[in-house]
Amino acid sequence: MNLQDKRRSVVIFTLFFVFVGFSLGNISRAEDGYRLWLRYEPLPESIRQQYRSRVSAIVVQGTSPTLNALRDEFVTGCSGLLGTQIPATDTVNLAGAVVVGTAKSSPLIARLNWSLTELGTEGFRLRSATMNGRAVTVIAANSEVGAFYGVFHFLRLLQTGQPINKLDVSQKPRLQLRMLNHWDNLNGSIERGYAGRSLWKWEELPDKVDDRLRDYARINASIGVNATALNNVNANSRSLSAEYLKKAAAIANVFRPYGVRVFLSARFSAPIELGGLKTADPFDPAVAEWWKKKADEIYQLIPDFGGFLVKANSEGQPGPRTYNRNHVDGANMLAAAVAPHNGIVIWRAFVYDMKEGYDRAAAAYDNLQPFDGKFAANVLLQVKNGPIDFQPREPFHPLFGAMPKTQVIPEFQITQEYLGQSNNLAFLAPMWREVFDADTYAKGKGSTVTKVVDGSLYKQKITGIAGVANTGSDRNWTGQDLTQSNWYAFGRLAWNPDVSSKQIADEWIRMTFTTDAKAVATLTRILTESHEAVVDYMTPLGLNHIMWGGHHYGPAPWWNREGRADWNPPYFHRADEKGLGFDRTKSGSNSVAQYHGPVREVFANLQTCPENLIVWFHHVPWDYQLKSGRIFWDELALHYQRGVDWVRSARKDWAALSGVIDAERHAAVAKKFELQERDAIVWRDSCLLYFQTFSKRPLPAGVEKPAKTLDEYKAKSLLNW
Ligand code: GCV
Repeated sequence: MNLQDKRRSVVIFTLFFVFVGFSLGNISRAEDGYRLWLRYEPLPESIRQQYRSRVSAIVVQGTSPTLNALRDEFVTGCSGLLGTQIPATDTVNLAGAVVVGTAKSSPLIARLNWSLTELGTEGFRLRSATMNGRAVTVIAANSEVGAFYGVFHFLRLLQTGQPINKLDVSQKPRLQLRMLNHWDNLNGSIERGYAGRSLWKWEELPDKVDDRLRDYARINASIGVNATALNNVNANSRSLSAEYLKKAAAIANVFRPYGVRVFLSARFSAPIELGGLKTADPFDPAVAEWWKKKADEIYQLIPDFGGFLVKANSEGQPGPRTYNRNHVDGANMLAAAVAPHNGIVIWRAFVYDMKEGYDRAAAAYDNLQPFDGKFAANVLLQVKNGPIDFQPREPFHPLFGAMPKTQVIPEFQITQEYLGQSNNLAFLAPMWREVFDADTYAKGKGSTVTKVVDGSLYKQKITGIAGVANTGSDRNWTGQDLTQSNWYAFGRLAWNPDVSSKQIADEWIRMTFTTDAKAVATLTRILTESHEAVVDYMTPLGLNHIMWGGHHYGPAPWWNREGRADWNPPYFHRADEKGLGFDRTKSGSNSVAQYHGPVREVFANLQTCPENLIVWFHHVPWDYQLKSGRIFWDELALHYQRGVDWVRSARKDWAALSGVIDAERHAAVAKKFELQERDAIVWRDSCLLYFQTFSKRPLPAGVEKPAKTLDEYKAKSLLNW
């Protein structure tokens, strides 16, 4: 081949690849995870055909920021999914139109005269109907945001391939406040964030507002999240300064059309730091006045401001007790400041500053329960799912069911502080389901946490839920494509705490990755099994808080360097020659007494205590025989091994999906699984080697020999491997 021929072949080759690249454009488009579950890629042709005659146009009468946003979403979504441009009109002149709005915004909907009262302010009705002699679909609601939720529901039906020809769906959210808590600092870092920097870009606000914030609001609206606390609960007073309030107002303006209201975390001592007062004592009239004025100032800028989220007298944060007042004194003073504007105060129950030798798991109950019935009508008490701190597995928090006259809302952690952060897949819906389904027995059998939370047990006026966000500036929002599912799951459960984990996983996979039936089944299984597997290789049988100090990534059951006993793993696991676990029965701290009978008795008895919580409540002898017939030590070791085995097989299953999942995300997730396998092995080996120094027993058959020595594992945190 001479030089000219060579050049010619290079040109032909290049042209060939450009051509192939273009023609494959649709299926091989770069997938960086940015679009999450709102990808709106064309559905398989057979499904598109069924939908086309039913989605000919969108009819949205009137204009407003919300109506405009929902129209855009509908057009983008349906056009993408159906592979053809769907027009937006304001009259029904085609069969198959989808008519969206409220009786106020749309004369067409008003004419239907539907009674929608029971849908409340955020519900919607989605119904097949006839208008002007034409078959149409109607999405009607009492508010424009309700109609928007209906649009997202309709889009989800298409994305997941559901029939849409005979629709009759009425839905409203079961919980009123469905909120994300961002632990974002003003310098752009995120406490316990594993997906980059804060999305807010405080330094650019209010003059420049990142376009991405609109997408953040859209995504939340798509799962019904309607509130966001912008800043860390370990709060900086400056977030309430005039300068930062303007920035918060700019964010609120972007979120408003999507029904997402802004809250701020308030530092209790702000009257001193910002207002120059000598004290933040809630009984000092000047302090109360300062907060009132601050609230007035905020509502001037953000008329739909939600209110304050407060971490008080916890982990060094100031609070009313700093001034010899109590939690109610503090919460009610703030509540009075926002009450004239219909604002609320969310007071966190994560309080554990107590006496020497106490049981940390008992502290929140001891601190807060005595105040039942004393909080103002606009105060919510935000309680973590379990009594310690977002551990891979905890029993439900005893405050659920213990405060019948208080508006208790759960706090979940979507960001995986203790569950492998953004490197390990732990789909959290099953864990949250476990909490919702737990029976508190507060009013007899069937008093589940769901019923406490959704208001059906105690009829509280305001209901809600909060999730600590796992988002950040990473292109794919959550630092790993598969853990996006936890953001989705949180929203779906906040909307309806009865949805099954399997359904959530199935929906999310179809919307985010693929509708291929086999792949959906494999991935659903991987997702729904993943949390238990993480528990197996991190903290099986009720172990907890044995992570490396500070960053909490990776194992360190030996860690004893923190200033407080209750920040060190040995405080929690209590390993000794006899056995393992924290005795919370009468012979120990007796914090099990905080639960209602008969749950209390079930937990308190070693024979009946669920084995997955056995060392949470008991100091279990190494040779205690479990239901499997094996002794406790062997069972512990086999759980660790089972966790590792699961990751290996999930990794293989994922590898086998390579032709079905787009190459970019497939490779990214494969890398994460590789890390997860490494992590699982390190967890297994270091925990077993360490606990073996107490149990003095050999590893049972079936458990692999550790790859390194205990000293080697102790020498280096998994974060720096
Ligand atoms: C925001 C745990 C975390 C802290 C967090 C705290 C809380 O202790 O490690 O980072 O602080 O919970 O929920 O307030």
